[in-house]
Amino acid sequence: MTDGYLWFEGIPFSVLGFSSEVLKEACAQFVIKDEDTVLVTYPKSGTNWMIEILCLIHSHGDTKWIRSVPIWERSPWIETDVGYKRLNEREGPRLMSSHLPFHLFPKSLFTSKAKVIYIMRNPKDVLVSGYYHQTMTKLCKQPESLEQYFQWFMQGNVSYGSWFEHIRGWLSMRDRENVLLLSYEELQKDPRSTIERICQFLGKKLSPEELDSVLKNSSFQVMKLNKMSNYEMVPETFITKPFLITRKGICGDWKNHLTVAQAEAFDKVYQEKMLGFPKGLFPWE
Ligand code: PPS
Repeated sequence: MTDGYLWFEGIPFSVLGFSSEVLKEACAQFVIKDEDTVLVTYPKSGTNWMIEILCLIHSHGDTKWIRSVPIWERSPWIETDVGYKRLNEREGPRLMSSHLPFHLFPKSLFTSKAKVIYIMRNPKDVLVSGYYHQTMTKLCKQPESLEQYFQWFMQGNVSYGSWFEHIRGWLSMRDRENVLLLSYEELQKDPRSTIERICQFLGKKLSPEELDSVLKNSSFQVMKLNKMSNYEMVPETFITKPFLITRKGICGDWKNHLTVAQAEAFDKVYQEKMLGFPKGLFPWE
């Protein structure tokens, strides 16, 4: 452990809930099966929102599952001690989540037909969301200020490493037919059409009433009240109360937080690191 993190292959992870042994085994040996659905995101990009949507699609809009089982049990995290164990015990088509960068991901994914959904989000909003998360979490070191967190984020000195490297790595998979690339912004702008696209990708046919239920029950307001999904049940060992994963749930909150100088510094690095991607790929540009 260095600097409040558990370092694995050059990437910082939280010290609570992670171990080098599991990370090593998960990355090298975990077997992803053709029937699995894998949700991949950089932290704070809308992972839990998408898990809620996927669970509701799976149950055709029925809310029993999302109201009775904690969200991290419904879609365990491949790389955490608990999640890895759960997934190995689980039979049949599995739903799983991961924030792992591309180069550390279990290699079995690349030869499987598993459906992969990658969600991206405006990195400035990811930064602000990550700042609030990190000030309340006991999982890793706490920033003294937003400016300090800004510096850590730009250097990739935050959990799961650099946003820029994460997106570059995963976007190399975007043309595969078993990969669906979505953004937090399009989900916000047109949730119905985006959910329809997800259903089509997963080969799920939902009636208009079932789709209405998916939309309603995955909405920010409803999810915020669901204690199985809002992280209200996370023990105080991990988090400073009152913490909810459903913090603000909007696009562009960075404008309320970053100074002009910070935004300009961000844009300069962004332009250097994101060179070469086609125009129109990122809804926040
Ligand atoms: S984590 O900790 O990395 O798993 O966080 P993650 O779930 O990826 O991202 C958390 C942000 O997603 C927002 N969120 C939502 N937005 C809209 N609608 C719904 N239903 C929803 N659920 C979660 C959440 O509020 C976090 O963003 P911020 O900007 O902090 O509000």
